[in-house]
Amino acid sequence: MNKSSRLLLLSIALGGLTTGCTDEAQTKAQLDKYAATQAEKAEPKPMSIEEMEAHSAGGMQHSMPVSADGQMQHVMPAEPAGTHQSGMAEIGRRADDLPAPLNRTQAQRVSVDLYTDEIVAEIMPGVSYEYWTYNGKVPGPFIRARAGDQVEIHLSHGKPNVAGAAHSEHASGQHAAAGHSAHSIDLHAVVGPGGGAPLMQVEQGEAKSFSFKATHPGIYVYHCASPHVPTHIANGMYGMILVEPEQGLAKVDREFYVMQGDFYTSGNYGDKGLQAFSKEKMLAEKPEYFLFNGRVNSLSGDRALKAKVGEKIRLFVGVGSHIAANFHIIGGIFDSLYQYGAIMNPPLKNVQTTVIAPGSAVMIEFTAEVPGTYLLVDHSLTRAIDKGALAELIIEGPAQPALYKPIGQ
Ligand SMILES: [Cu+2]
Repeated sequence: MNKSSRLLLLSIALGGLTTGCTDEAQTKAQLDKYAATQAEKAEPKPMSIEEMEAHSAGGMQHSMPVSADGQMQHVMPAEPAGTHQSGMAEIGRRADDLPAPLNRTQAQRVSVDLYTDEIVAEIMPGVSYEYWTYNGKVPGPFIRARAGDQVEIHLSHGKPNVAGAAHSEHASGQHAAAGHSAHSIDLHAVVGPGGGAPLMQVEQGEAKSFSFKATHPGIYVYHCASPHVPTHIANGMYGMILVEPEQGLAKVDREFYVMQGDFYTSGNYGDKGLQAFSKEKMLAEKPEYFLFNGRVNSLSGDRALKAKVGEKIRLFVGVGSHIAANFHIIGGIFDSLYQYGAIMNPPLKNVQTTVIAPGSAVMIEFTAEVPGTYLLVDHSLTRAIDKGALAELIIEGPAQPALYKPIGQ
């Protein structure tokens, strides 16, 4: 990153004034643009960590043990019924919306209920888009299993048991015309043909299941694999599955789930109104949006990642769709980076930026040291500044002048 970009981004992070930039007019215009975006959000004051935890405790728990045989962990993707300020559905999954670390020494059956749904939601204020989803959010639910587990995936086409849902009113012909007569799932954690996809093509009104043994610990991507596959993925049909090693992962204080996706709208970035999917732009590999968790500012403000000074943080970061990410935290260093989802290998130490291939994921660990706001970005920085690939990590706690302080001011 050159010096003026770094200053710009730091200025944005701090919400302060720019100083010392070589091209002040351009910098100011970019800041104005960012400020306008922030103002448009019109979101309430960010929640404190305590408020956030109270909020999360209100029904976002995914995993619940099923007592029938004492052996089964049922992953119940009960989605919070949140809506965006527009009244449209909230499409973005929160970064803290993932199951807690597993705490068991035996293999189990793990049952995962998924449904597919097409939802019109805001990609940014005033701009809407028809997403195709697993369980109504982008990315889909974070699935958590342990090496040796027998994982059962149950996938239904359309939201089950919801009378009058818009999805159910579509005739199958409409589905076919729209290009989603079938949906499916290919999990990269599966060893077997198509990652399960040949067994899991579900058409309207259908539900199918399959089972696989989680044999290889790692952090993996899953996605839809129904024709036209790239279209299904570009519209938001992806998520991640973690296969923990038998001995579990090291204890941390916070875990977060982040996926970058590229989106292809008929209009330019920011053009208002309902945007159609542009297959042409996808084939040309020219997205209008690069987004963390489904929409612009999905992980900012009251939805920012939050931690306290001294806490250990673990990030699972993946790329669902078609363009590799250059993941970086401005002002942060990855103490440990597990590239390619290879969590069994020794990590790389002290890494600034990592490339994440499409259909791949990484695990990153670091300790929160200096309080403040940090930006998660794609370091191909037009994607961050101009196309949406920005998220916030807010570290709360006492100043750490031994590590970071102004001088001569
Ligand atoms: Cu699909």
